[in-house]
Amino acid sequence: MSTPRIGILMGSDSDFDACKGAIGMLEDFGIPWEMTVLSAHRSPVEVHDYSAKAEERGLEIIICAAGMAAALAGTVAAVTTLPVIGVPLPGSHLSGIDALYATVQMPTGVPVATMAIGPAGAKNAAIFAAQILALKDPAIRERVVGYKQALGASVGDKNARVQARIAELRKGDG
Ligand code: RP5
Repeated sequence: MSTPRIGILMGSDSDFDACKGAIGMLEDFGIPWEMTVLSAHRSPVEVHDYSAKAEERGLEIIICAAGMAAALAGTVAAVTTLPVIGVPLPGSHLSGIDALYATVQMPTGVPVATMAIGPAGAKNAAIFAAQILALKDPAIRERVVGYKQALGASVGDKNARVQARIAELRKGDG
């Protein structure tokens, strides 16, 4: 197995379903990854240890997904100089707004690249990580370009479906 280049951290196993889309994206881009449950509040010593050793283990980017008072991304970013991508997760009474604010409102000097709340954010975190690696990795760049092209083509399909539905409506009116 290749050395992971991306580390995905989640605050809890209950975050897995929201995060699993990131795994699929990284697999599609051919980027080796690892996923670990660590909690800024419940296992702070382990979070520090992971963050301090991440670079020497070969990780290049760390994705941190957490819900509620989500301190995970900020805590990791406080320790490592690797880029940290934060994914706020829903699931609380505040539907992820709490995690969004906790993740995005970092003080000067400790940036966290914060994605959208939930599964879309988790997928985007993987794509964003791939785009960073693509700067220096032509094979990943090629796959990211292909992904973006397919995304553009999919809009044509969506439009065709809508046009077909409009045509159906018009038929019904006639
Ligand atoms: C956060 O608290 C986790 O990231 C999770 O989103 C939330 C709830 O965790 P569990 O109580 O389900 O373990 O730290």
